[in-house]
Amino acid sequence: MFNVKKVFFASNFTAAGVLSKLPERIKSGAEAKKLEGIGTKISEKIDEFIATGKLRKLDKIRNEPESNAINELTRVAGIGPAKARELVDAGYSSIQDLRDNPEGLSKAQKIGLKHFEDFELRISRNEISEVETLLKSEFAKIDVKLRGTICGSYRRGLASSGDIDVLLTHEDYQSGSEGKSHLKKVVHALEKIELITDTISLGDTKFMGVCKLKKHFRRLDIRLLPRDQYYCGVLYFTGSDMFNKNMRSHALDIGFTLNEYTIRPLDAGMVPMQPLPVSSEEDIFDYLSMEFKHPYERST
Ligand code: 8DG
Ligand code: CA
Ligand code: CA
Repeated sequence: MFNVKKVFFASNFTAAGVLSKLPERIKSGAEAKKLEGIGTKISEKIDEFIATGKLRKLDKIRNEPESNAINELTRVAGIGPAKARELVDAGYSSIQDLRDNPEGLSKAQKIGLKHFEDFELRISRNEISEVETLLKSEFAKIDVKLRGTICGSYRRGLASSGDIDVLLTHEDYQSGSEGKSHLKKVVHALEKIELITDTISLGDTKFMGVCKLKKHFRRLDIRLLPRDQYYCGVLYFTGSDMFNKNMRSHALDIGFTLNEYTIRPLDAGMVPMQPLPVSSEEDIFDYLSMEFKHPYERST
C-alpha cells in the first residue's frame, strides 16, 4: 500500500494526525471518511493518491519555487515547516542565506546550521559502538550504579543510524524519588573529556546536543529514567516507530496501556490502573502474551 499518511502531512495536520495513529494504513477514501477529522475533500485525495500514486494539487505546490526553499530550510535540524515558512516570508531561500544572516534563529537552530553537513551524514555502527565503549567506561568512573543503553536503530542492529539515542538510569533512582542530578553529572563529565561539544537543551531528565568522537559532529540525545521505568523506556526508544505502534495497539486490544514509562492494565471502564512491575523487556512481552522479539527483529 502507498504511504498515504506521508502525503497528507503537508496539507492537513488534523487528518495526518488521525491517519498516523491508525495501526494499519487505510485502503480507501471511504474507509478514511468514517474517521473523525476526515471529510470529503481529504477522502477524495486519498482515492486520487491510491489510484494514480500522486496528487495533482501536491505536484503543483511542489513545483512552486517557495516550496523548494522551504524544503531546503527544513533540512536544518531544529527548523520545522512553520519556521521555514516564516523565514521564506522574510526573504530567506537557501542554507547560504541563513549562514549570511543567522540572527533570527534560535540557539538550537544555529547549532543545526553550524553542523548542517555533518548532521545529514549517517553514523556507522562501528563509530556508535566506540561511543558505547567510551560511555560505559565514563559511567563506571562517575558512579558504578549508573547504567546506560544506546537504543534507536543502533540497538535494532542497523548498519548505520541518523543519531545516537542514549538511555540512562541509576540503581537507586526510582520514580518519585530524588536523584535527578545524575544526568547533569554525566553531561558535565562528557563535556570534560570533549565527547560532548554542544548543548541544545539540558534539563533534569533530557539532554539534547552534539558529540564528536572522530571526524564528524553527531546528534546525541540522553534521557534519564527511573529504574522502575527503564525497560519501558528502552523498549520505546529502541523502536521502530511502527513496531511500537503495533505493540501499543495490541496492548489496548487485550486491555493494557503501554507508553515510554509504564505498562498499566485497564479497568472495566478502560481507565489505567497502577503500573505493573517491570524488570526487563521480557516482562513487558510476557504481560502482553507476546513472544519476545529481539531488537534485531523490530525494524518493521
Ligand atoms: P535513526 O535515528 O537511525 O534515523 O532511526 P531511529 O533511531 O529508529 O529513530 P529516532 O527518530 O532516533 O527515534 C528513536 C526511537 O524512538 C524510534 O525508533 C521509536 C521511538 N519513537 C516512537 N515515536 C517517535 C516519534 O514520534 N518521534 C521520535 N523521535 N521517536 C519516536 O515510537
Ligand atoms: Ca536514532
Ligand atoms: Ca533520536
